[in-house]
Amino acid sequence: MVGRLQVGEGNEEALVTLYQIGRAPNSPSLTPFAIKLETYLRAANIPYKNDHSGKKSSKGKFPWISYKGKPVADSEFCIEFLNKERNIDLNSHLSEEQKGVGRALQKMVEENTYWVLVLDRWLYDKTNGVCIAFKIPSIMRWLPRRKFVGFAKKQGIGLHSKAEVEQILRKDVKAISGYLGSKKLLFGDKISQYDTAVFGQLAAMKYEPFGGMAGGVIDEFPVVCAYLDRIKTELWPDWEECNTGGGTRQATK
Ligand SMILES: N[C@@H](CCC(=O)N[C@@H](CS)C(=O)NCC(=O)O)C(=O)O
Repeated sequence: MVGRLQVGEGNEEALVTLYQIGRAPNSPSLTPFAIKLETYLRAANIPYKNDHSGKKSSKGKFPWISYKGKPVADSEFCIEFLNKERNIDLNSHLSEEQKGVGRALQKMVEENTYWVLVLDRWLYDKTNGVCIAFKIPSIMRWLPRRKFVGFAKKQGIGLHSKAEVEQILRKDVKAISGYLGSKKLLFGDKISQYDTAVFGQLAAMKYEPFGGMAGGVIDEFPVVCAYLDRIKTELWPDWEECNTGGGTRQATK
């Protein structure tokens, strides 16, 4: 189905450094964009190492990479850069029409669905799961909450009621489910760059649901759950080593 894993192998000069924010309780990252980028690196067989020191990109965000001394910010620009540098095209098997659909699905999950995750974690989850995972003391939690809910309000989705946001998520996941149908991956048996983007966003909701609403909505769609499980099994055989066991231990990878 997909390429072979080759994590951290190869010569040091050719190693990509992936800057992210530490491993998460039940998944490799609390940011879906880092899950996407690490999944892409695996799908493309690119040797890499992680840096969890918390150094932000020039744009103030995570994830980002450094390759042969050159820093690149934004997961998508990282992928475009590596595709060029290493002559990689995970979409080479796609028609122009499929690329159009892939682009639309990717932008839906990254520019729309993602904001449901932000609200789910920073507003709806009364267990404070994301704050606990980030080890933010109780008296400080209002600060990032105000920041991220503020982002969602500026984006627009944060102005809707929780019931409306839940419906937005349900419609997005239904669209992915309908497009997947009986296919293994978005465009058949072979992984594409678009799968890594969709996986990043939806895996963050399914495997790291905290106490919010999003995980339950994903679970309404068995086709999507099976799709996520397939990519996880194939590209993340070390998933358990790349998380902190629900916050009970250090990740070993
Ligand atoms: N378009 C960016 C989005 C990255 C992004 O939004 N990262 C968030 C975490 S999910 C972040 O770093 N936020 C930190 C902050 O805003 O302070 C990408 O694809 O990398």
